[in-house]
Amino acid sequence: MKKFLLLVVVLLISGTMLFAEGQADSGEENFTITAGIGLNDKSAQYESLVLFKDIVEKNSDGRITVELYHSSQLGDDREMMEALQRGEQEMTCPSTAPIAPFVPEFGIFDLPFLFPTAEDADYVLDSEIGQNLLDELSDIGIKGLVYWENGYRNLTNSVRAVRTPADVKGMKVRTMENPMHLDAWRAMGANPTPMAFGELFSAMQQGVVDGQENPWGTIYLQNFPEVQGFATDTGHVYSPFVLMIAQSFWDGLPADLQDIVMDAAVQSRDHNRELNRRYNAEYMEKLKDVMTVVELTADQKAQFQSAVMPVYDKYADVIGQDLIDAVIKKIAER
Ligand code: TK8
Repeated sequence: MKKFLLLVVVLLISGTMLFAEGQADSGEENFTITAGIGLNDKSAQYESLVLFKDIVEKNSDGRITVELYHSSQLGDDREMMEALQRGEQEMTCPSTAPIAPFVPEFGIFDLPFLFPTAEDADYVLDSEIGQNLLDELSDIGIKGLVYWENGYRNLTNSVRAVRTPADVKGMKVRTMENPMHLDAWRAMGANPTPMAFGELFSAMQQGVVDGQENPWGTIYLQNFPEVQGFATDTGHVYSPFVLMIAQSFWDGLPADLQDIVMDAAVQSRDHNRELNRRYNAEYMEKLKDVMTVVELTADQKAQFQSAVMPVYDKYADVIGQDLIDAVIKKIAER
């Protein structure tokens, strides 16, 4: 009897050891992604992040948990990028404008009226040109996954209906923290102020700035009509977002989990573009009920285009004339 009990104990111990060893070999380490954005939880950006989270958690069988933070809870675009660089946050999704001070070539997307249509933007962003720019982010400790869409930027203000560049003369316009945006509005005669997105609503509420520029969905869903009475469909810049992950975190993921994260990024990109375009069209119409929305004639829009063209010359060296030419050539290929 004693021999039988001893055999049972030995078998139980060795079975437990084999199971533990098996677990370790299958790489069952768990990971948590903390993802922060600037827009609120009604935005197409946040809805796309929820989809990204669902796909990653499902396909990794829970080995990756994604925690979402919206409305600049973790900081503004620049601060969250710096947190990725320090390894204190895993993901964020800034506009490309705040990236340009880190990687000057990203200023290409701040050139006014660069993309005639959103489809032209998709074609360039998803080409080798866009991928090369994403790859450059690795030099600053960030892995660019894919481009999402912020959209065409339109002017709002609390002073007057704007139909020509002359109408913005002296207007205090908030811009993203990017010198090209400042110079573009100075070229139109405005008095621009760079400011983090999270400070914008209160700055408009207190009259620190008269106006700002963002896509229709952002203008409506961030309640800007509460502090802005006028809008103009300038569409002066097409803003991409970059869905990005800390390079150090990415390098620490097993290859199978890297594939799951990238696949979720691509699926959520396609959803994001479709949803964002639907929102921007839908909310432009809703804004007409609560704001004076000026829809520029072709001639009026041409006046804005010619007013900001000096920006191309001034920043060609910063961005690289070859890159500018390559993008314009790529668009012409379509
Ligand atoms: C949100 C920003 C915002 C951008 C801006 O994080 O700052 O005006 O258009 O969407 O990236």
